[in-house]
Parts: sequence; C-alpha cells; structure tokens
Amino acid sequence: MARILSGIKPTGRLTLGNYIGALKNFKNFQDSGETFIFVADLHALTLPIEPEFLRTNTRDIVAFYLAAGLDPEKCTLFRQSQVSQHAELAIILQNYLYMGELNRMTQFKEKSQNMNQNAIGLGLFAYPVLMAADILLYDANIVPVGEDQTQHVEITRDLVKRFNNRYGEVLIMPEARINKVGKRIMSLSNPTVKMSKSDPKGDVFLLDDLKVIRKKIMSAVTDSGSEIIYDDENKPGISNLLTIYAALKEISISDAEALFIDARYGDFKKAVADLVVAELGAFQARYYAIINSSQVEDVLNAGEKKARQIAQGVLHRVQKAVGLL
Ligand code: ATP
Ligand code: LTN
Repeated sequence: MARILSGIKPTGRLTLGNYIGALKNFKNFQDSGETFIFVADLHALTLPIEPEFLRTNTRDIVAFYLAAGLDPEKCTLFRQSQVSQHAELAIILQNYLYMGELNRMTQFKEKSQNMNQNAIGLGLFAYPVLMAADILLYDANIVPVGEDQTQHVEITRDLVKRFNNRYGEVLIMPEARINKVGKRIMSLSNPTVKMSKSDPKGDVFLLDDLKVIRKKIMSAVTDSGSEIIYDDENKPGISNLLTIYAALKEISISDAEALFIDARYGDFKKAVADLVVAELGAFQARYYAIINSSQVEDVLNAGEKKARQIAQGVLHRVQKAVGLL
C-alpha cells in the first residue's frame, strides 16, 4: 500500500498557488494510500517569524487542510514540532548530506541572497535535512508537492541511496508527485514570477474578501493578441489564467482552451473569476466553521498520537542500523 506524505510551512497567508499546487490535491490521495499531512512548523523557524503569527498560521493550516476535504478518519494530520522523532532523525541524517550539495539548493540560494551573509541561520542551510527526515520517518513513497519542492525530494533520494549503500535497505525511496496542471501558478500582476506568499504582489489569498478576489482576477495582466490559447512564452498571462481554470475544473489545458475558442479576454476573465470565487467561497465557509470550533485541537491530538507511533518505529530502525542501539 502506498504511503503518502506532504506538508506546508505556516509562514503566512496561503495563496491560490498553494491551493492549486498543494492543498487541493491532498484530498485526492487520501483514498489511494495511507496519507500523512503535516504542518511544517519547525521549518517556519528557518526565517524570522513572530511567535503569535506562527501560532495563528499553524492553526489556520490545519483548518485549511480540513476545509480542503482532508478527512481525519482517512488521513493523519499533525504538527511536525510535536512529533519529536523529526528532530531526532534529522540529527542523524545531517551526517549523510554534504555542505556542497546543500549549498546548491535553489530555495536556499533564493532565500539567503538578500540576507546579511554573516547571519544566515544553520536551519535555513540544513532545511533539506529536516525535510528528508519528515519524508523518511513515515516510509513515504509518494510526496505530492508543487514544482519548486522537487529539488528537495531529489536530494532526499540521493540521501537514501547513500545511506542504504552503507547500511542496507533501511530507508524507503520516495518520489515527488507533481500535478500535471497547476504545478506552478504565476503572479497575476507579473506572470513570469511564481505566485508566492512571501512576495504578495499579484497574489490571490485564500481568505481574501470574495469581491477583492474577483477584482484581482479581472485586473490580471494579460497579453497582446486576442486568442485564448496556452503559450507560456508569448502569452504568460493568458496561460496562467487557463491553468488556474483547468486546475480548478480538473480538466486538461486543451479542454479549457476549447471552451473559450470564440471568447474575448473579458469574458474569459469573468469565467475564471466566477470559478475561483465559487470555489474559494465554499472553501472559506468551511474554514470559518472549523476555525471557530475545537476541531483543530481534537484532530491534532489524535493525529499526533498516531504519527508518533509510526515515526518511533522507523527512528528505531535507523538507530539500530547506524549502531546507536
Ligand atoms: P514561500 O514563498 O514563503 O517560500 P510558498 O508560497 O512557496 O512559500 P510553501 O509553504 O513553500 O509556500 O509551499 C506549500 C506548497 O505549495 C508546496 O508544495 C509548494 O510547492 C506549493 N506551491 C507554492 N507556491 C505555488 C505556486 N505558485 N504554484 C503551485 N504550487 C505552489
Ligand atoms: N518544504 C516544503 C514543506 C515541507 C514538506 C516536507 C513538503 C517540509 N517538509 C516534506 C513535503 C514533504 C514547502 O516549502 N512547501
């Protein structure tokens, strides 16, 4: 049976990119295998963050998971920090990833480039070590993520090869699972850069007022010409909107193109706005019902208990393999 694992960092307001690239997919996995979805709260500490902001975001992400259709009966939900085996495994695994390869990670380079080079935290540098521990601790073989996280799954695979070469078949080889449509949603105001919660220009936030969401989509940058076709080099704006439409409808890009073959840009944008507003409207209603109840705490209590059990078994196996037990 497949083991599926993924997580999101509670570092800020989630965007439509997070929703399409990660959140929305998670529920499709919970029926195909044993699914573990967590809040990467330890990873949130790799860049400065206010304690109260971290606390609120963490609770929000759990509510988002539930609002996106994750069912705690089918899938284990937990906070990374509350399953101490993540930290314990990371301490062991840090010896099998090398500084040269960590230094080449795109995310590290992007996040550290504008920082004072003398004040870059070790945690930011070692981010992939903890992420490898997250994945390997549950023997996960499938890791659903957006495109920007594939490099981290690749380095985890390198670690598994290296470790198993040395100690035998101890760790399970994971594989990234990327959406066909919507692996990289772009900013609405600059469709050549990723929609990102740390660069909020042109973002649709999941909890934005629905009127604001509609306005942001109606004023999305489009391209010259009038055809609604996918061409991410020459028509990045239209291609991004087509991707958003197709991903939310769960249809292919060519099926989406066919629907708008005779449409004008304005009509097309209105159709995209209607769809996003309907989807996020329903999502928000579920979120507000959950966040105002004790459901988040109840789900975490049960999830963390189960996660600790599984994680302890794997940690034990690794400790034995390397000679700690
Ligand atoms: P930051 O910008 O702070 O690094 P982020 O918005 O990239 O954050 P993460 O917590 O790193 O958010 O991502 C959560 C998940 O959402 C990951 O699987 C990531 O690949 C996915 N994701 C993030 N942005 C997008 C996007 N624009 N399109 C598709 N998937 C995305
Ligand atoms: N790095 C990821 C969050 C994350 C994750 C993981 C995803 C931490 N550990 C393990 C999948 C599997 C991100 O930024 N979204």
